[in-house]
Amino acid sequence: MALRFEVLGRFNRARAARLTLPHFVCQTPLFMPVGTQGTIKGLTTNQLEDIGCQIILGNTYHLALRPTSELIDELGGLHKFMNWPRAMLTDSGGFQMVSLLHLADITEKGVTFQYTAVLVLFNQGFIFLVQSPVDGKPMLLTPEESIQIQNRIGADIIMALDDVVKTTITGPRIEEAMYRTLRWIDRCIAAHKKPNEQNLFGIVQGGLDPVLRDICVRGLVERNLPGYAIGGLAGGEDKDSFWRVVAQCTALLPEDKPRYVMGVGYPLDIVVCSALGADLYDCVYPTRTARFGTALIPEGVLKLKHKAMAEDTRPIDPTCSCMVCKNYTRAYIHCLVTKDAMGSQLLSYHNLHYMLQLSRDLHSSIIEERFPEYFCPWIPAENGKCC
Ligand code: PRF
Ligand code: ZN
Repeated sequence: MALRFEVLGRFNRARAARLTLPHFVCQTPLFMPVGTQGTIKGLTTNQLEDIGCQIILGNTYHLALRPTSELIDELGGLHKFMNWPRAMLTDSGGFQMVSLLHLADITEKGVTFQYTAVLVLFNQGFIFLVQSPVDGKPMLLTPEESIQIQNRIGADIIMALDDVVKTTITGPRIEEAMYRTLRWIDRCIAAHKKPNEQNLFGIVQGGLDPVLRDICVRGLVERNLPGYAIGGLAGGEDKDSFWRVVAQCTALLPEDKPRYVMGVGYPLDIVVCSALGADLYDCVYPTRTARFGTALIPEGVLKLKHKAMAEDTRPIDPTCSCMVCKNYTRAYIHCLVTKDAMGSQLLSYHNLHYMLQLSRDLHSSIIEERFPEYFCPWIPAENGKCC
């Protein structure tokens, strides 16, 4: 195992921990910004360090296509290639293939992809564009290949290839995907060549079915992996079902290993999942919403495109200590947004700072034994008084 996980404080199921990885010592609960092509869109790695980012996420699928994992390996690994000295996690690629390439197909061998037809608006009408992988050949991502690519990229945490299905579908496909994910974990473990340098995390699948989730958690825990992820969520199910699955999985997962809820999320979800005993999160939301002109603030969101911002000389969030809020007005960002890349860069910087400050606040409120006071104001009043 190439990690150490030490719980430093608790409140009921919530924990604050120190996660020691080969490239960095992280404090949890922790949000991991997503960098698809070896960059967090719009931010330099120095800026990421300035806002206290401890670990970033990269995507195997995108990096395997360009610049290719062979080249990254040859040039000394992704840390060196992108000039990021701190911790890194790579996702296995299957989920990205299925969610981005609409005709990807999953078989026992792996995730296959022939071509994708995309309907696009062109000259007042729709046309079909056929998207193919870079070299035009059909692509097959097997568990072995995903691990080999991730071994070359060199992240501190690598993810098993899983069979992901939307939680909003029902029927035997959910069960098939869960059992396939369990079969694939053994192929991933066997293919993993760097267990002393990189930590392979298993992913719990099973949709919203508590029996399937139970089988999957127990199966993965038997393999004694360095950490576990809860997958298949944040795909359109209601919050109640989503939180119920997280609560069930965290109750069954070992206390002394990190727990990562994939694709989450919104600030409220991170707070609730942390209360339920989860530690790590990732989501494109803060940077994607920034590119649409939206800032995250303690009251919710602030839409910088709105005409009410045009003459507003306040910072995005007067209580925020980030470089953007110290230096720029809402009026200035309103003027830039949609017109210049700097608009979305400033908003991405603020939004990621917000998510990382949220992570630090969760950690310190647990350590300083004031988690209930921190947690309760997050719970919407319509759910009744929290405590
Ligand atoms: N599996 C993988 N990556 C993911 C997810 C998953 O279930 C999610 C949740 N839908 C986000 N990213 N491998
Ligand atoms: Zn700010």
